[in-house]
Amino acid sequence: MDTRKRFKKGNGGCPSIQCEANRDVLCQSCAEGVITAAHRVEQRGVEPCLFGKGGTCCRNCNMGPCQIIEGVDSMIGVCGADASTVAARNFARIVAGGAAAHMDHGRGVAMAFLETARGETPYEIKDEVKLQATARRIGIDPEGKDKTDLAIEVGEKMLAEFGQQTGMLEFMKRAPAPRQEIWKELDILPRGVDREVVELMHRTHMGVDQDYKNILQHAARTALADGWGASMIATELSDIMFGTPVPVRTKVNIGVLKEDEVNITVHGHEPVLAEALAMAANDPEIVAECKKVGAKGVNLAGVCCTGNEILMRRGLPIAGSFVQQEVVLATGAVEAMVVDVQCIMQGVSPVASKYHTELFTTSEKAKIAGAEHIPFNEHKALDVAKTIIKRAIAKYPERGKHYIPVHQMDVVAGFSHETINYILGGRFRASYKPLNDNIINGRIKGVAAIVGCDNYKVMDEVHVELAKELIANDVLVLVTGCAATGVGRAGLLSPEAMNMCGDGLKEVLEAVGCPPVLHCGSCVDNSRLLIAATEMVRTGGLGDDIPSLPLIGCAPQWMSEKAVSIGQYFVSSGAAVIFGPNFPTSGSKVVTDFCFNEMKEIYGAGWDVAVTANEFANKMIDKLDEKRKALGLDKKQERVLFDMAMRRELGSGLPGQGCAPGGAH
Ligand code: NFS
Repeated sequence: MDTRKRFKKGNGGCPSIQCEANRDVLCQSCAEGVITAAHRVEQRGVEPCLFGKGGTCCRNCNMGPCQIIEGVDSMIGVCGADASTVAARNFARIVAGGAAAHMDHGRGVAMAFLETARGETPYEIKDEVKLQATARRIGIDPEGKDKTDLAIEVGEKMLAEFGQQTGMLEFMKRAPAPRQEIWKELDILPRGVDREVVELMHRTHMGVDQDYKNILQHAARTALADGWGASMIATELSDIMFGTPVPVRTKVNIGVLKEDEVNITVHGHEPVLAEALAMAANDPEIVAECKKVGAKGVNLAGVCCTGNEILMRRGLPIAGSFVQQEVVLATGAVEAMVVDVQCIMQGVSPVASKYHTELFTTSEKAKIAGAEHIPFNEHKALDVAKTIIKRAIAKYPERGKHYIPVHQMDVVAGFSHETINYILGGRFRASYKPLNDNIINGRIKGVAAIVGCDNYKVMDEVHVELAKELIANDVLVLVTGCAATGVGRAGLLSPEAMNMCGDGLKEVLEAVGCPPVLHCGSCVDNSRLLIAATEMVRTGGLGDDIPSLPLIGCAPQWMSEKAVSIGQYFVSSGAAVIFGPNFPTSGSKVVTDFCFNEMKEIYGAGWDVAVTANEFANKMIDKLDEKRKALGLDKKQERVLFDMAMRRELGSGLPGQGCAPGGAH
């Protein structure tokens, strides 16, 4: 019998579109009256605007807004802009928004890195080997330089790339040579990190660039400045400063909150804040404060990509992904949520206000009504972190009616490019050769990246079902961002899930002891996937550029603009990308055709769209087969097609703890 309280408009309760862990929490009396995104989706009850959804609503000037219908003469913009121009402009502005987020993140990391190198922060330069390798990669000779001097030189050079006006970004030189040639020929090598976003906003201003192909070309350049520029700088410098991830065991899902500890959730993206909190959490002064209020300690748990950052580097648990952020607070068991930037729903503020929970904003760039602002500053990182933690500790005795669900799942995470290299090749022969060899001999069909957000628009566990289907077909799956947290909740980031793999993949992974799905980090860490792809090319046997690799990416539940920038830099780097459940230019067939088909001619890879896990799996496996055939590796392999019975059977080994909204569990 369904004992759930029915959702009543405005009253919170159990929304019908919720997953097991979320539903469990929201159905408790402590969550009564809490309104989350799931409730708002139910409440809205209106179809989204088709012009907005398809990218053909133009509001770039005040003659409109103009709603454009492709092919209808009377439905063009007041200025004469047609659907292709408007859809391309809107797409490009999405890329600009997403890239800008990564660029500001990257700049923040570069500045913190430089300050750390100069001894002005409590952080340290942890990975000296990577520091030296990075220095060489960007044209700095590390010979005879001490760690401090070298780090300062690296930091200054990386930071300068943000304001650079001409030339090219150093990390672009890591790409396969034919790829660099293509970018050169197309004249889309980014000249500086920030410049491309500014130019893109200018080009899409009213009355500037009106050729959709030209607009999309610059969108590609901007996305490359994100992937091979800002995001790669953020990942590499974070690794040097905080340590390059190695496999760690930890847990994910709301059940990681603790009854007898002070629960602090850290939500957002920039690792500097989370690292400081992690460093301060075990300080004797903090431990003593905890004792005073009867708590055993501080339980720091991540939400969204901050969670992925501290999970990868410190093995700290993740309490929730994007769609769980409000529900984590609705447990009533969180003493403080500390946020910095990106993917923080304004909805967390009213939810926190119903409990004893303190909500702290820390970045000047992101304040939220109802939250208290405690400015974070790297120079005083530990002091700020301690202030925040002490405030949370003081709230522990006020914890009232609350509920911590049992839902949590073991995961193994921390698969940086370096780790994959080492695990596959071994300490003395670190190499991608075993991966390439196993692709060539057919044990592994290819590599698929499942990246990006979760989204209340998507009603099924697409990430989870898709990952299961791919590994059953011997596809090695790499995950990042909230998709990684989602497949983690379902148990796929644990070596115990090995029995779900096809025989070939199982044989390879058993030999090296990897889980069937590899967690590669946060969304800026998608730059690790560019490096992995490049390394596969360099290792040999799979063609001389990224498009020839049996490799494909997807974002089945994209929500954020960052996902579009990531998708475009994958495509422009030669890796095909499938988005779901919709593509933002669908209002213009011309632009969509260009993205789906003509980009293949230009970059060797294009976009596509899919909705269900089956549709994604079929398209992705077909693409991998196509690549294998082109490489002459098309030995016959049985395709494993999933039906509902198989899904149920697979699900039975692992409790359904996923959290896509409405996931059928
Ligand atoms: Ni990526 Fe991370 Fe999650 Fe999406 Fe947001 S947290 S940077 S954008 S929602 S994966």
